[in-house]
Amino acid sequence: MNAIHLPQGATYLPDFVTAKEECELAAALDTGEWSVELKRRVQHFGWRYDYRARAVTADAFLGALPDWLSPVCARLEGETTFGRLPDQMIANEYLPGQGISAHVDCVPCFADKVASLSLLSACEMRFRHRASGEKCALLLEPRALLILAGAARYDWTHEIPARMADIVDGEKRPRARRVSMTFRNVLRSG
Ligand SMILES: O=C(O)CCC(=O)C(=O)O
Repeated sequence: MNAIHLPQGATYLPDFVTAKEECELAAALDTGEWSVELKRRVQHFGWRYDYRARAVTADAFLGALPDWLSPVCARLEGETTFGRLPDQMIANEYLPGQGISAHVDCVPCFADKVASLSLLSACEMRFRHRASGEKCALLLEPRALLILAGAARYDWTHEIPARMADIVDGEKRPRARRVSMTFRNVLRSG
């Protein structure tokens, strides 16, 4: 596996945060309460997303994003094509062997740009074009940011295969604990 090309509308920014920021962000998350409602642990900020209803309802507002996210949010707004301050973030924790199934982020729930920051460990993300079945893959390195917009946001599914290791340039790369922070803007609240 390696990146051959990215879906149109996807932007990959290596080293979006420093190693120090990576540790601080992961530590800040670990002071919070991880939810075990899914196979992987999650934390929701800003707005709670209802996985069963695939909705963000009016009563799901949790409050403004915490101050410790402000530097990353400001950088998303000012230095990337995300171009605005997010109002929602979901943190996902993946232990080796865990992943996320193929999906398109809820279209009526979230605006047209989604940005995921990878922390602590790498993993493969796979993309599949919904109409043609075309596939491609990308290694998400720790500290990198992936922005999905346009076709990458709406016409391709993305997934992280649930496995213990990835093959990178022919070499087996075991996974460690990975945490991602996915930033979005909520479209509807009821
Ligand atoms: O962990 C990631 O990088 C992606 C997370 C994701 O696809 C999601 O939360 O919908």
